[in-house]
Amino acid sequence: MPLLDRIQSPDDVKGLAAEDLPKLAEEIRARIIATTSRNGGHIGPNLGVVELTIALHRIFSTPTDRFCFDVAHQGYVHKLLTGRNDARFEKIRQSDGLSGFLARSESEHDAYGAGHAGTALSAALGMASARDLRGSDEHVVALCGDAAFTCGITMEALNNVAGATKRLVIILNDNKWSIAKNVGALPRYFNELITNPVYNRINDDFESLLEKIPGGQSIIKFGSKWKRETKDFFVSSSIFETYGIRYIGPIDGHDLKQLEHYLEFAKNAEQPVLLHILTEKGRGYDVAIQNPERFHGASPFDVETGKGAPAPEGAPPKYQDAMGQTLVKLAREDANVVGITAAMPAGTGLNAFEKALPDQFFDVGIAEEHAVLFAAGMATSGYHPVCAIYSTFLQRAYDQIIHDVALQNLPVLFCMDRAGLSPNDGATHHGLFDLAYLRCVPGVVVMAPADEDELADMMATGLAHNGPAFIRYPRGNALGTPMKAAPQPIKIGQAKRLQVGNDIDIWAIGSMVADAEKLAARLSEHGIEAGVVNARFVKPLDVERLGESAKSTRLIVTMEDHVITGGLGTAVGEALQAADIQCPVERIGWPDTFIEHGSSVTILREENGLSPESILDRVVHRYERLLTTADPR
Ligand SMILES: Cc1ncc(C[n+]2csc(CCOP(=O)(O)OP(=O)(O)O)c2C)c(N)n1
Repeated sequence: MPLLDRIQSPDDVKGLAAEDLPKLAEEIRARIIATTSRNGGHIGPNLGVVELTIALHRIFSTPTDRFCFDVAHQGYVHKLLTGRNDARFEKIRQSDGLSGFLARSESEHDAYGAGHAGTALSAALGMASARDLRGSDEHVVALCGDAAFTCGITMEALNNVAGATKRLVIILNDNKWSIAKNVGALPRYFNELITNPVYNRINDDFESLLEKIPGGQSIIKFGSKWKRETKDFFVSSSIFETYGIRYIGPIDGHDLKQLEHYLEFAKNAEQPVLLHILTEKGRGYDVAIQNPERFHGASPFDVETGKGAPAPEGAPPKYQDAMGQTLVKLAREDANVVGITAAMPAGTGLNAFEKALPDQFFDVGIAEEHAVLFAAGMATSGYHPVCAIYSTFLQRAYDQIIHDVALQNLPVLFCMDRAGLSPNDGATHHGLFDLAYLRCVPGVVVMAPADEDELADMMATGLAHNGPAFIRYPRGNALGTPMKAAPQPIKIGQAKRLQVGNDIDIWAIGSMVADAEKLAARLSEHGIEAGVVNARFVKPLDVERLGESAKSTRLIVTMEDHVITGGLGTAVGEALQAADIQCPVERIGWPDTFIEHGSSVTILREENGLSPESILDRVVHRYERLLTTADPR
């Protein structure tokens, strides 16, 4: 029987003999490779933390002790060791399978849910402070990747640690990679810690090191007393000492014995300790080691070759690529256009831009707030920055959007990819709130294209506009609409009528425009004539055309790939009310709840009443109900 199949809980991990652990690690790796090859997922980060997670579960005891994993994309090993090595793991990231991240709702061993970067240290510090206040005794561990330290929040928490608690274990899981290569001064500093011989002494065997110092034996034995005098054996000083945190490192993240030693030590320390642990992204799977960026989060692939399914011949471009290529075109014409990413060059399509125009490209790390402020600063100096940030991650930078860009009326164009669902990732990654959180900001332009050609036109529109502008577009392939050689600006606030119908007018935006056209065709089979309007802008909304719609039809249907509260439907309702126009509005959008992960957008739409059939039913019923009421029109 495989060792892994004997692990029902962390107690079983503790029960294994040390010599069995490499075999367990090997089985875990095989399981992760096999599963992610079918389902896709965060293979590289997980293969890197196999030994580290085993060691964590041998030294600490969840759920009493509490682990906070940053982003929590590297939590697969933890799942396997905490009673989730079952059919749900087989279907990780799929409908009825486990989440690809940690979630409090999924297991009592998941002390904290995540999906966005940089949250682990703050959350762990909150837990440690709560423990101290309550007077309980559990241990708290924050596991942060090296790129998590490019996040502002991690640095804010770091500043707060020593003042808040004496007992916190911080793991710096250093694999040198964000999704792309990590950027900035801190990663360089971490590298300095590894390569500088002064710091490097820790690489000597831990026990023999302690044996050489007075009291070292008792430290090993009881692991209880952190002796100040031992400090200099580990490092002469590090930036972490300035923060009141004891730094120990670098530690080999694949040496179980060493890991257990240091974790035990940190567990018993009476001062916050940071363990600098070196891991290899993709460890144990050569293809992933060779391609750390692609195998950070991979689509399904062939285990032998590492290759994914080829894109079907003539497949439309991905929206992200249409964006990247258009930006290259527009920035070649205007050297003041710069592209900014917060650690997502490939995901946003800016990698094409980086390649073509490296001087106009900036990767600021996982630092969305900073990215937006940085853009604002450049915009005050004659540049027109394009911030390419996923819709969900831009939530981070809300104050910067209001206080730094909108209030100061600066020309920054935001290209928000992944607006709509990220089906396999789930609630932390769906971009369902942007229309709502932007629509209330004074003076901004908010638009969504129906296809890739309109995306390019909207980019030209945003760059021609001397103020803040936002474009949202979905994950995945565009429609295959031919793209004009030169994108043309659109009149701001002008909707586009696609077809006329006297009974119902469907106002749709973004990816829902294509659905609206199909809905209109189905409605006509029911004898209902529906017009279709591509709203294009939720702000400013085309109020004039909306008024005409309301006066000439019985029902307005709004369709948006966005949460139902606060988006296009709400904007339409508010505009009609403000103009004193009575017209029923049927709003189609995602319900007011967090949408979990699932195998596909189609399945999640079905589960949430948004399949084409459900929408047709709703609209037909609403229309028929209206016909039976005394509506004079
Ligand atoms: C706020 C936010 N921005 C961007 C991302 C996308 N993202 C997911 S993991 C990751 C890199 C994390 O690198 P690191 O912390 O070093 O962990 P590793 O993957 O190397 O284990 C990024 C940029 C995110 N999850 N959250």
